[in-house]
Amino acid sequence: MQQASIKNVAPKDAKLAMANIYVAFIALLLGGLAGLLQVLVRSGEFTIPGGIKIGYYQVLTVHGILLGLILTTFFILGFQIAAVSRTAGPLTDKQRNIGWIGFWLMVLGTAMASTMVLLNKATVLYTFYAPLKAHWIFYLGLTLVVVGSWLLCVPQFMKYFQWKKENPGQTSPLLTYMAFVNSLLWVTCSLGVAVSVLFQLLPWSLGLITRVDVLLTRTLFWYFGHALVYFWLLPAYMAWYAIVPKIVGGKIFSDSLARFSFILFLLFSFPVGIHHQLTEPGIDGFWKFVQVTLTFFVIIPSLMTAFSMFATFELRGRELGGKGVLGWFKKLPWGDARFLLPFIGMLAFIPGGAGGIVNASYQMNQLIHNTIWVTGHFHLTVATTVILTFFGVAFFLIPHLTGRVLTPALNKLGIYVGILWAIGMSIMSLSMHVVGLMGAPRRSDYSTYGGAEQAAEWIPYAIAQAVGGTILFVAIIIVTYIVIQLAFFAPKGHEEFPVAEVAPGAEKTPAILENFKFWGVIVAALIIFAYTMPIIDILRNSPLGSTGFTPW
Ligand code: HEM
Ligand SMILES: [Cu+2]
Repeated sequence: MQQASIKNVAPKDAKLAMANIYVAFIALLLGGLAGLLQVLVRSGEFTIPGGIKIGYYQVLTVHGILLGLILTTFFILGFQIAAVSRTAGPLTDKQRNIGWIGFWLMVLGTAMASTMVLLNKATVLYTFYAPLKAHWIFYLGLTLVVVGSWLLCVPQFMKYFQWKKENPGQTSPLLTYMAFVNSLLWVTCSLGVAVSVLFQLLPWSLGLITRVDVLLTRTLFWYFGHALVYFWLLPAYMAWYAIVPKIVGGKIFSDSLARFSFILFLLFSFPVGIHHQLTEPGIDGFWKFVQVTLTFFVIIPSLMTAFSMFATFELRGRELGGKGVLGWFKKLPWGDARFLLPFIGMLAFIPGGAGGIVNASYQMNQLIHNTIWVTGHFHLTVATTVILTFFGVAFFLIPHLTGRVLTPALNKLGIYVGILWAIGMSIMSLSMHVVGLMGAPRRSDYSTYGGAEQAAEWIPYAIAQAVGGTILFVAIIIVTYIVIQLAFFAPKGHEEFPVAEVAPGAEKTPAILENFKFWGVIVAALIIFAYTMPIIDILRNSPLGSTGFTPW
């Protein structure tokens, strides 16, 4: 009985999850529109019909915030709430109510921050670090988003501990465990941004203090910012490890390996933020080196994941009669959008990961730093790997939550989305990478550089980006259509929330993987080790209260 009832997300939890997912897809549409405007503005002069000149930075701020922060956070928390309810059982009323308070705080915060951005009073990009300064309502809004997101993590923590208590000695459900780790990661990293906003940016913008320590705000931002990218990535990994195997009809290759890779991501997400600050004076070269070294440890869980995924696919393909070195490959369910989109995402992660190695390398970083190569990189990683996996998840999750089904016609549209995204992003991202190597800066509208010779060289690549970006926007329109159908119009019925089982014969999961006191101590030790000296240096050499940032 108990087991059978857990096959679905409980209806009340489904409402909470869906509320988050609605906001995510509204953000996708509006943020995608901003992306389209950017690539168009960049390729030449462009004005909104009605004659209002679009400010490049304002649109870029809208785009970065809506897609990088709002879409991701809402989707991830909605997905995780659903995954926990599906695998550990319905939330209690208390847990769910905490989640709802979190959701509304996030909505309120989003509304406050977006209003200020739209009024052009917060054109500070999604990284919002000083010396760019926004209206205090913007910072307060962001704070509410962060606090709200914590309240959506709380029910996940509570449910995990409740399950452990009710099932002593047993291994927790894999998806619940993964949601727990990712929530832990999120709370730990967003503390950095909370400190920066509450003690520096907010008082500064309220006029309570006259100056901030720019380097400190940047360091706190990147302590958060690198873990942020793992917070985006891990839910995609949840789908890869625990859901996609079921969709292809296979099993989870190894439960322990999946959990261990999540733990490694947790450990190596924090002591590495300075790899975003390699060109910044005021941080000692030694600590840059230490953090670069720690960054590369991420290669271990990444290769573990790639190995595990392809083991699952090959085992399944052979089970279906695939012969020879690659015969199994043909047997995979290519016509299933729930598989194809995450799979394209995995493929994009190969060049994405390779580019990441370039970015994080102390020397090679000099070549691409602050060029649009970086933008090309994260459109492969977050805007393809992660987003396509989220689309694949949405195709079953939304109908599962709304009591409808993914029809063959909608599935087919989903396939088109995958193909369009692959084509559009290849064009856009490749031209960003190439022109980045030629030195074109990121975050710049070089169509306004006037007669600068270099800018003229970059324009053809900007036009290619506009072509790719337009294709991507078409894909976003189709996704929006699919989401509306799945939420409101598709035939009523039961759509499965697929959760894979562990392959028979896999080793029993070691209990140490659930000992969060132990891992917590290691995480804290790594953070203290990597950041104590750099922060002391920053405070000593550019004391709080000075503007600090003297680019000597
Ligand atoms: C229609 C699809 C998209 C187009 C055409 C597009 C285009 C662009 C362009 C032109 C830039 C600015 C480059 C620069 O000046 O530095 C940019 C930045 C960015 N994009 Fe996208 N993008 C799209 C989808 C996405 C998605 C789905 C995400 C995230 C999930 C995303 C996240 C970002 C972020 C975080 C930035 C950085 C903003 C900044 O540097 O402040 N984009 N995008
Ligand atoms: Cu990073």
